[in-house]
Amino acid sequence: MLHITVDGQPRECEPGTLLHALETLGISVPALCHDSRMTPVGACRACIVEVDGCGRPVAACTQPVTDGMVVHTRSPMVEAQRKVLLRLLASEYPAEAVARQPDKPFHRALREYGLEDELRGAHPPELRDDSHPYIHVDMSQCIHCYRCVRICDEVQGQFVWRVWNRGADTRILPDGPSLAKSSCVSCGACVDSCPSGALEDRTLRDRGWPEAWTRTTCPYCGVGCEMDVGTRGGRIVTVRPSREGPSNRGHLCSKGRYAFGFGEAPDRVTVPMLREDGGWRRASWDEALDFVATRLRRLREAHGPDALAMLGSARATNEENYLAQKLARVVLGTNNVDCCARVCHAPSAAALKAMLGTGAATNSFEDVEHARTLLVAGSNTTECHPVVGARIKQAALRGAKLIVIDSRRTELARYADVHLQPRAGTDVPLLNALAHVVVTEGLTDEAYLRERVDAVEDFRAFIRDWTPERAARLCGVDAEAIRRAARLYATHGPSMMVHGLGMTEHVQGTESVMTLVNLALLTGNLGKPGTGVNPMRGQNNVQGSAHMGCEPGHLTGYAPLEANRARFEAAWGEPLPSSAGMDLMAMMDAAHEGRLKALWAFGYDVLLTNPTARTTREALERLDLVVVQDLFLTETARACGHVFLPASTSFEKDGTFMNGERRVQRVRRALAPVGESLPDWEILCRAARALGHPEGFSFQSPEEVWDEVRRVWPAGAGLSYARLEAGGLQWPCPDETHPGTRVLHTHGFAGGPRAALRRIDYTPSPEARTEERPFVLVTGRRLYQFNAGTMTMRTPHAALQPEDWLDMAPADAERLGLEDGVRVRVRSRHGEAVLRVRRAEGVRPGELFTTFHTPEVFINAVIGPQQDGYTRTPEYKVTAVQVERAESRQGGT
Ligand SMILES: Nc1nc2c(c(=O)[nH]1)N[C@H]1C(S)=C(S)[C@@H](COP(=O)(O)OP(=O)(O)OC[C@H]3O[C@@H](n4cnc5c(=O)[nH]c(N)nc54)[C@H](O)[C@@H]3O)O[C@H]1N2
Ligand SMILES: Nc1nc2c(c(=O)[nH]1)N[C@H]1C(S)=C(S)[C@@H](COP(=O)(O)OP(=O)(O)OC[C@H]3O[C@@H](n4cnc5c(=O)[nH]c(N)nc54)[C@H](O)[C@@H]3O)O[C@H]1N2
Ligand SMILES: [Mo]
Repeated sequence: MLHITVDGQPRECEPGTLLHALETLGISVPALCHDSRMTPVGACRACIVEVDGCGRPVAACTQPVTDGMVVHTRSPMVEAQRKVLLRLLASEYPAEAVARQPDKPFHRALREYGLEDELRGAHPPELRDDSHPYIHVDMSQCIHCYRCVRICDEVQGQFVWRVWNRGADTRILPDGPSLAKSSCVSCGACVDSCPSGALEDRTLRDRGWPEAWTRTTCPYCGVGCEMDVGTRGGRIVTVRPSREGPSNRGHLCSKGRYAFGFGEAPDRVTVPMLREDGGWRRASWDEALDFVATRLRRLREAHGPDALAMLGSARATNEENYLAQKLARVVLGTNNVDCCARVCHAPSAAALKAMLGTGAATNSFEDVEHARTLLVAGSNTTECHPVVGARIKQAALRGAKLIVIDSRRTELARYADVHLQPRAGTDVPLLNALAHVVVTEGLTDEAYLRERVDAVEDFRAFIRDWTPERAARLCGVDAEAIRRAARLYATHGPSMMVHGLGMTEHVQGTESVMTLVNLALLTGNLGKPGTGVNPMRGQNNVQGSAHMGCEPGHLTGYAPLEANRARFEAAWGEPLPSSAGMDLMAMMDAAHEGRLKALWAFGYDVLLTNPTARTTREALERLDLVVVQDLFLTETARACGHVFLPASTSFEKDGTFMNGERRVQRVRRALAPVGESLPDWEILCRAARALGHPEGFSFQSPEEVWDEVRRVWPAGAGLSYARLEAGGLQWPCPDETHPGTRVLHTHGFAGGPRAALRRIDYTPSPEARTEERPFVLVTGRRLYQFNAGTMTMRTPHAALQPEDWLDMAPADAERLGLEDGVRVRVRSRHGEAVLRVRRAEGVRPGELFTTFHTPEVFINAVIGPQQDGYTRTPEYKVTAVQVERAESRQGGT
């Protein structure tokens, strides 16, 4: 603690900048160019203060505070200088802006210094740019603080805003003819930082300033950004990043920041509905739930409990997923419960569990800043987890080494020291070759291997044959590049791995992740800050959905079913079903064969997102009962639903999500449920009652559900709502004094003191290219749309990315004579789809890339039935296809 005197008062503060000290003491001085998310520059001089002993006023934002400092924030001299400065800015500032947005920091300063009558600025329309769907630009209100320029550079790393000219002619413009046609990624950071009216959210201009703010967690991806939701008159008017959020630290991506309007979509379903005569008719809640209960009971009596199945929702809360699996197990009487971790990172969980004892990310996003080398494998982090992607980009810009293993040249690949671009589906040979280099060049961490790793000699013998040259032939990469990557990872530690679906959605998905774990073990890059193996989990709560027990073989806490049966039977006071239960893929097979009769799809558009769409559709059509519990009529509901139960969005309910770094964070209600929709936890409790089983489902609030979760999940027992109020916590957190766990496996592993290396041989995908099908189709996602597109497509994001298109290497497009924008038919052995083609430099010749965001294209019609050998995760990343023009050269089809 430092002792200082401020305006005659003795005060105590932490070391840091003087402005920060004043802010924490609650003493305000105007600051125009300052934002704590960026390096202080001391340029605007609005925050000048007098410090005894300094001959001249100093900028508080760059001045370090020292013990004994005597500071005057309001001396006549600084007040006069500030007023001169503000007056100069006021003389060129338009008056109406201030009236419209009184809360902007610059506008507040003008008011405070009584300068509102001196606003003389013109409002020339040529300084406006309304091209962007979310951001209103009016540079007549620019006060040249350069916060937009700096936050875009220093936080997002996008470098969109540029300074042109000098002095009075200075203009700040995007790097394109308009903001919409620039390289902007719509994260809104510039708007969030802008202290004047130059950059503003269009929603705020249209809907007015918020009347209330609610802190909650983003409903999109597994990064788990904390955000403040501004509401007015029952609508969201803006969303701002929370500076306290541990994974986002004052930043958001375009989806969290702007794609909040889906809840207001005109086609949101807000009343229960029943299918009748091929159409839908409105029903009351009692009628709909009664229908569900009667049908389920009848089907169970006729076919047994294992003819029923439940899919949990990676989009809903932990509490709701807990209830879903409990309902399946103790009310329906089946372990047929799964969630979309199955089609996503189940291989990561399985590999990590098998090798290290805990099936979750070993480290935290914070470790990105502690790593000296980052290895990003099969993760398009800047598009799919943009806030972490931006942190990785910033780390690389600051000098951290970056290795990217991706079959495409992603944005991060452009920042990489080494980019290995393997043929899709060849990561096992590639990672084996990296391990070979580490072993044969003596780059292993021998002390770590001695103390903590088994099967070392066996592995050394196995890996000898995996030379870089051998891998190079299989993967289509340069052997020398493999050596460089291995040396960098092994010698320039701490080294941290981040991986995505490029590793998991393959026939060798689990084994690909195991090869990552091998490499981390060999080099001792585990159990320390800045290291680890870290799956970038997909949806906001996919980690939580599986962890709460929405997996046939796991109970709450990822507890293996058989080993924990007795404990849960005691806790729930009910017997658990005796049969093993089916995963999603087995459910689809069983439905197809007529063994499964009913499916409850809770927050999951299984028809659009499962592979082999034709067989999925046939399977679903054969079911006697499909219950869809969602916000919208999904493809599943449209094609095969019998009952629709309208759920509330996560802006309309309380609960918790679990992010990809094991952090449990609060979700808080910012709006009332729309129409007759109900939060999922209420729907599930009511359904249990309708099924004649109220015992164990009489919860009055999500907190009561959570307290039950904490009782059955020892590693989560310390995560009370009271504690989460102050911010999220990472499990393991066994009691209420435990601070939570940032890094796993610091001493020993969850499974014991030692981990073992694994021999992993290469099994090529059966989906090999042939003469007839000369391309490999890789599917994934892009920045502006999210998965099934149900939410993002119902916001102005639809304009930012209206369709799924096919990326093709320019040489291939040239050879096939396909111009950009032409529609092509992509045909596999399993089905076909039609979409537009675009040349993309980042795609390997012979490979293609597209997304699964729209039912118009329905790319999953093309994807085949191959699966990962351990978890049955579909091989979405490799399909052999042919491509042909779908329309004549004259146009038309
Ligand atoms: N904008 C946006 N963000 C999202 C989502 C979204 O739909 N849109 N979805 C969320 C969900 S559910 C998930 S699971 C995550 C997924 O996040 P990611 O895993 O990052 O997403 P993908 O695009 O599926 O695939 C990642 C990368 O794998 C590469 N790849 C494909 N095949 C191979 C291969 O064989 N080897 C290697 N090394 N690389 C390969 C692809 O080129 C791609 O760049 O994103 C989440 N975030
Ligand atoms: N070709 C191809 N297909 C893929 C993939 C791929 O890479 N390629 N990736 C796969 C992956 S990783 C995933 S995770 C899946 C994703 O597949 P899904 O899980 O089906 O996709 P999502 O869009 O995340 O949304 C699920 C549903 O949840 C609803 N929802 C949102 N919030 C709530 C809520 O609070 N309550 C309720 N009840 N419903 C809510 C949404 O409206 C949406 O219909 O797709 C898979 N499919
Ligand atoms: Mo996912």
